[in-house]
Amino acid sequence: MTKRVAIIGAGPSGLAQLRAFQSAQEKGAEIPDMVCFEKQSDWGGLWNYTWRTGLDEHGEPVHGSMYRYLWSNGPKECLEFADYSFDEHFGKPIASYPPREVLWDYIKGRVEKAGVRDYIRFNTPVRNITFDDTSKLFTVTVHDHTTDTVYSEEFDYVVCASGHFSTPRVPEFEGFSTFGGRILHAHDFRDALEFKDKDILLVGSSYSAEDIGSQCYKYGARSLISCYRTAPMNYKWPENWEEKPLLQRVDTDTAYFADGSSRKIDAIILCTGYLHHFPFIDESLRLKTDNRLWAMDLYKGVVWEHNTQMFYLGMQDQWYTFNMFDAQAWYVRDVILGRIELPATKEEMTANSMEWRERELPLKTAEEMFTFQGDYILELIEATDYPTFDIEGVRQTFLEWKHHKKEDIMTFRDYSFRSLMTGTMSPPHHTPWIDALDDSLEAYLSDKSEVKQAG
Ligand code: FAD
Ligand code: NA7
Repeated sequence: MTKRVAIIGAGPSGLAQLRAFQSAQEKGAEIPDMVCFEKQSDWGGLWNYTWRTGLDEHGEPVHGSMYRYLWSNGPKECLEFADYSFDEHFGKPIASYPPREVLWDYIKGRVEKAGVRDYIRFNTPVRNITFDDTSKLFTVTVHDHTTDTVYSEEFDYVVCASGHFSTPRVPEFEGFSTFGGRILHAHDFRDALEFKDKDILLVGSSYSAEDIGSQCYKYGARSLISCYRTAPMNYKWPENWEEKPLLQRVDTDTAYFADGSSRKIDAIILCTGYLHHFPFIDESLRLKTDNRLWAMDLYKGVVWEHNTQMFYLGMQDQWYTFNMFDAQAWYVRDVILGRIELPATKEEMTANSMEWRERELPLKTAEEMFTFQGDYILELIEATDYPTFDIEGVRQTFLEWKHHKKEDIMTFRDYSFRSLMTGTMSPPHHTPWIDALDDSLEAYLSDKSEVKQAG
């Protein structure tokens, strides 16, 4: 009997899994039956933008956390697929920090070429996954919203690729219930124009705070304060952006901070991160972790040590993204195909994971962290036929990117890098990021500057 694999989610990770199997098939391997369940009506995961917040048209929690005008927060050269370059997709070199729609187009290009769309059942959230110790099969129960039916099927393997930046972590601060303005989490942020001419408070000091704040600045917020719990971001902020220690309380229109200062504000955006949330997975199979570089219970970052027929993709905090998901998906594929033999006991797998965890714990600087993740990816790639690529080159690119951000957080996206896959140098974009208000694919790929020429 042909084995069956269920893949949960058709975002970059789930699509990497489909492509990994298709690539083996292309080379003559027999592959298992695959079914990819996707709760949204289209593929691309977070890159598939939705204006919706809260619940979707079927009453499901909205997956999307991306917003209008989102541009890649790192150079595209660090996330390029090793088997499908930007040059191949766009037919010409493009600049290094594409907006969301351009990256979505790129992600789709590879899987359209691979012809894997028919494996996906859209509008179909997974409701429940259990495992039977006797039959050694999973029962996956799903809700098909197209026909409004709930059904179950059995699988030999499950690959969970449902992402972990969709269920917001929402702390409460004193006075929130009587604050007079809007309070929202980054997950529900969509359009920076909503905050034009407003005084904004951002809680948090990581990517969302930095980027949502930058969006609000770019689209005309009057002032910004970001506040941190552990450490400030410490960039050179524009004159109307201040960084403060953590918020203590608010009253109807004023925020009070740990240094004793206070400021009038119109709205609060909680950039406080996300929860790994898998309500559809049976307790015995359910990953529990914070957003960190090494999650425990996952051998090689992907194999569920308590049941090696279960896998997770993309569950780590992410410096590397698309090509890390690829490395993981190729590895999982080869475990399922029997090309990679796992250690005989759970203890051996856990001991290996502990080594990575011990290496992860003392990491402090960004450089140490992306070096760690690069080493991890290299280890996976060496075990499969995923095309190897210049991890050291990616590390250098990340280093330069960090340096550019330190120099000026509002101009780092104006730099260009050389592809580590094709060697092509990216051209500079036609418009500096701060002036580029149109984030459409057409505007990005055109040669037309948005900066009005004098005279
Ligand atoms: P996702 O993209 O989240 O996809 C998961 C898929 O699973 C979704 O399609 C979802 O609908 C589906 N799903 C979830 N639950 C179920 C269920 N129960 N049943 C069926 N289907 C389900 N990365 C970068 O490289 N560059 C960036 O600039 C960048 N910016 C980001 C900005 C924001 C605001 C966020 C939140 C993330 C950003 N990321 C960025 C990181 C992002 O996590 C990855 O790029 C990538 O989208 C992760 O892919 P994934 O497939 O693991 O998860
Ligand atoms: P992250 O990177 O997980 O960061 C979460 C931030 O929220 C971090 O600064 C935390 O501070 C802060 N946080 C969490 N809980 C609290 C409370 N209770 N009070 C104050 N501050 C808090 O999430 P992001 O959304 O920024 O980024 C996620 C992805 O989106 C990322 O991969 C990007 O590509 C886009 P801490 O440092 O823990 O004190």
